[in-house]
Amino acid sequence: MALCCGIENRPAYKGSVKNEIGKDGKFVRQENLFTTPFGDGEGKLKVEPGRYKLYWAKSCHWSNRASIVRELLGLENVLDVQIVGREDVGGSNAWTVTNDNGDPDEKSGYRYLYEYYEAAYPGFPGRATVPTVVDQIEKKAVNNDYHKLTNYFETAFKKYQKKDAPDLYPAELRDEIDSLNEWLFPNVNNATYRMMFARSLQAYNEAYEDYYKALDYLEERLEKNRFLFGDYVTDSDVRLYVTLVRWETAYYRFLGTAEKGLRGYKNLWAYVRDLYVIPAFKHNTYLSDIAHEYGAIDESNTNFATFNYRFWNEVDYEKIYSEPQNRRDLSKDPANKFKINKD
Ligand SMILES: N[C@@H](CCC(=O)N[C@@H](CS)C(=O)NCC(=O)O)C(=O)O
Repeated sequence: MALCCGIENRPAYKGSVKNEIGKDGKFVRQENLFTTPFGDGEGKLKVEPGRYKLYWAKSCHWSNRASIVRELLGLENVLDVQIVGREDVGGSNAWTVTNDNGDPDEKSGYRYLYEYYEAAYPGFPGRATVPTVVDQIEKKAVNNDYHKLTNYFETAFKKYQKKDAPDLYPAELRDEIDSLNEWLFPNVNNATYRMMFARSLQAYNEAYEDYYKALDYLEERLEKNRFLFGDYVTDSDVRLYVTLVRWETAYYRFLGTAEKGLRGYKNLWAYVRDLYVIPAFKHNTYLSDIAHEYGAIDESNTNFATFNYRFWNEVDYEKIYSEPQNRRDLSKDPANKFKINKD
């Protein structure tokens, strides 16, 4: 896996997660820089077909949620998309936005994502991260608020959604979805990073406690519910899925001894597979690339290399994650995983 948030030395003009490690060894994530909402009215980003582009990375679950929701809602014709690359710039990794031939983006002329940040915020001190939505006319970053991005796709982009798009954010469930999402962030999504980036055992242990306690709760919740809110997939399911699907393909390599892995949770494991087989999830989940470990080891000097380093391209992840499960029996509407948006 291309390390999505590596701790490394960077040129002064770019930030590093190193700056996000507190004295107590805890990882404290930087604030999102671009949080202007999408919508109509003053001070909002007006939705216009073809104007914006979403940049995301295969390895990164914050951005993967946005790419999945974009496809689920059929926003392909309104919102462009590109998977970023990774390149060394003066000893530091940066996301690239070059095209398939390695040439700069045709509309902006940029090679790197941070150029869109610089255009919007000259001398910005942080990390240029995915997801980022850029304005292709103004050639600058306009939104990297991964907390809300999928909600904008579900609401402000509504009139551009495909016919019969799923309602991932039903009005009657919004408050509950919002509060579950707020809970998922520290306890599941960011708990993995809090474990992976912790630089004190105490900070690691705190994140570990939060993560496993949360998984126990979710395992129980999914005992009787096909999805987190019952019979239909919602925004919260996308958020839980993107973390779970990376756990045993990538994250486990940076974690210590664990009580159990994903497959030790009967319900969570079947739930992930129930979601994976939905085309918009599958198309946007590059399991083998997520497992791919970049970088070389000196094989003449050591026999030790991680499992992923040795076997990432031999394991048939797609087959494993497509194994049948019987979650449909939990639903009153087993043939449908989505509530369809009729307005
Ligand atoms: N925007 C958020 C979260 C998004 C995020 O961390 N994305 C990672 C990938 S998972 C990234 O783009 N990292 C780039 C870097 O550290 O250079 C943040 O700034 O913490």
